[in-house]
Amino acid sequence: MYYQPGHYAISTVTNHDYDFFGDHTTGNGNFMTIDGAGYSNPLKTVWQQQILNVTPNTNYVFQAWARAIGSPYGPEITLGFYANGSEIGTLSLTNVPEWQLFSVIWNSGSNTDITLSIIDLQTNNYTAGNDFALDDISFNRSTVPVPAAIWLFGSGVAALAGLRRLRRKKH
Ligand SMILES: [Ca+2]
Repeated sequence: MYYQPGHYAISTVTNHDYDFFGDHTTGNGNFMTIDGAGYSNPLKTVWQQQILNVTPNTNYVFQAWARAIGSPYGPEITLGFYANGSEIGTLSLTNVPEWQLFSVIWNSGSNTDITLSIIDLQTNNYTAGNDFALDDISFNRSTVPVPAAIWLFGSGVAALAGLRRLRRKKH
């Protein structure tokens, strides 16, 4: 592949001359490598997909694994995660040679069809050393109950137990 800012490849190795690593899934599957665009370029949509028939008013989990290529030489890379053009989270890639997880719970509200995007929020002046990799992008209905609901249920049970103990002590 001819490496050039703003371009990408799908392959089983980084195809880079100083930082080789495998994919996140199994270590030898496919993943996406991106030669990040420089400051003078507009923000680049790195990945985008339309999801049809989303259930309204439902929590979904949008996840992706990303990794800086060429650490520790590269600048910090920040990726923006978008649903229908609105940012719902960011991931800053630290210069460590590890895959990093982005994960956000997003409520579909009144939406039935959505467009998910991952955008390179690069704003520094590097045209080299801003490369990164993406793998295992997923969007699923959340199977985790809303944390606030767990807390309320838990404290309610504790309060009932406390009342019972108090009553026993009176007798
Ligand atoms: Ca993979």
